[in-house]
Amino acid sequence: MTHAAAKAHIEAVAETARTRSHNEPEFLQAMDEVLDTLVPALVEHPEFIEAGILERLIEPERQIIFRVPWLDDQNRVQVNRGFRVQFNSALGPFKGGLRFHSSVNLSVIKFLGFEQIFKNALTRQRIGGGKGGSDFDPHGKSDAEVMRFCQSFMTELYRHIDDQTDVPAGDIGVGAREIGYLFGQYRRLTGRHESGVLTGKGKVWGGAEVRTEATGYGAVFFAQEMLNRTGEDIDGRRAVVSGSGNVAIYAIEKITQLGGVPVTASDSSGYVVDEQGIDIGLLKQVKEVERARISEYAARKPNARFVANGSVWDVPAELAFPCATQNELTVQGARALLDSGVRIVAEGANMPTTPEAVVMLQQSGVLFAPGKAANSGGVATSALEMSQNAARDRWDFEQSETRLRAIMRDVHDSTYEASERFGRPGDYVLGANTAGFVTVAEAMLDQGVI
Ligand code: NDP
Ligand code: 2IT
Repeated sequence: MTHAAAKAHIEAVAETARTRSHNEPEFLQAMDEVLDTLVPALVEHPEFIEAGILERLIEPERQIIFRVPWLDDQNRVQVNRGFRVQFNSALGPFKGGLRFHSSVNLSVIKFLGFEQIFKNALTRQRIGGGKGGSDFDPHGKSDAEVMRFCQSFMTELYRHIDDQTDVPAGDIGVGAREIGYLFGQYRRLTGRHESGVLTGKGKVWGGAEVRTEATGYGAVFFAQEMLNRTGEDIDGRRAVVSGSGNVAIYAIEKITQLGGVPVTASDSSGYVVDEQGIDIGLLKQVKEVERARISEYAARKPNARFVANGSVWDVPAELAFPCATQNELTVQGARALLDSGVRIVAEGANMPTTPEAVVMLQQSGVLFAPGKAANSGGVATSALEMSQNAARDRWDFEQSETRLRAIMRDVHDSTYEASERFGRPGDYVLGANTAGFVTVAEAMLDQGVI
């Protein structure tokens, strides 16, 4: 297999997808980001081409779209659209989160499901890739409305999932509260207390220690591994973090624990800067307990300031953790980060950096960690939750964090090794894509044309 033939094959596959999925820009972006890096892996494995691996990989095994009717607090009928894309189960049951956000559509869910295939493979936890969600917007909804929505959503979803088939979890807009309501309805509909059907559960009824912290902690552990490899450290360095949800909060907590100084947090209304380092207790109070806007942090912290709308990447720092949403770090943001001397960008969110910005950062010598690798600690810990549920076991916090730490080291090392093996040492994008791809492709090859 020559380089040119592999490239031509990839181009043909991509062209088919562009025609078939022309109205799915986020999915095509995620697909192109992976396909663009697979030439060396295909040169080494021509058997993947003969087996039609790429053609099958980019087509979900199953896509479910459903109506979600519910009554709001005024007793008015509301209707949202629900999704579950079961993308690839070669390595294990479909696994991936549910996103509730007004921007959710099939393209967004397919991009997330596609990324999840490779991410999950990197964790070596034997889980397939899937994603779901709804265009329901939880902002400003009462607890009762969120509960009724979740019950209606699960009334359709339950027939497509179980602990051996497809195991959803949280993502944007879906946290412990929503997982609780979803699980309650699943249990009522099936009559089974099947712990392993969802992850991110409350700790007294089957949730794993460290699952709440895992994605943010894991992204910081991954950054630490990258820095350690070049003899550097997080200690004493300033960090900018975007977002103020589950991933951002625990990234900020771990950066602080490791001696770094996280100076920002944001939400869709703007960002806060706290030169003393974000006060994690106050951040949790504002965002987790009160579900308030991030400006409330600055209102209560004397020296912090709130910047409405602006770009968090304008704040100078050596470490950057985009932890909010897709395409939030553009060329403009990357340029600002480079001007301030950024050393590392580690993606806590999924696909937060635009393709052009990724190239710019990499070409400038920044250590760049793609979400597939850097944020894989969340789903990896979900897999640990599934193991504990299956064994009716419960690990303590320390044991769970030690496992997470080891998994992130392993994801880092296998990603780095793949970047070396396929010719661009230190290109973690190439490394994560090829390492994940080869694992899934080998499983698909073994299992025949299905
Ligand atoms: P949360 O809902 O807890 O928090 C999301 C945060 O991002 C909020 O601060 C939110 O602000 C902000 N945000 C969301 N959408 C936008 C937008 N369009 N523009 C600006 N800000 C936005 O979600 P998570 O922290 O769980 O998820 C964050 C990212 O991490 C997502 O990309 C997710 O896919 C990814 N991820 C999550 C994992 C997990 O375990 N939870 C695992 C791996 C990846 P606002 O409230 O104003 O909307
Ligand atoms: O994007 C992700 O990896 C998640 N939202 C977590 C998925 C999971 O199943 O824990």
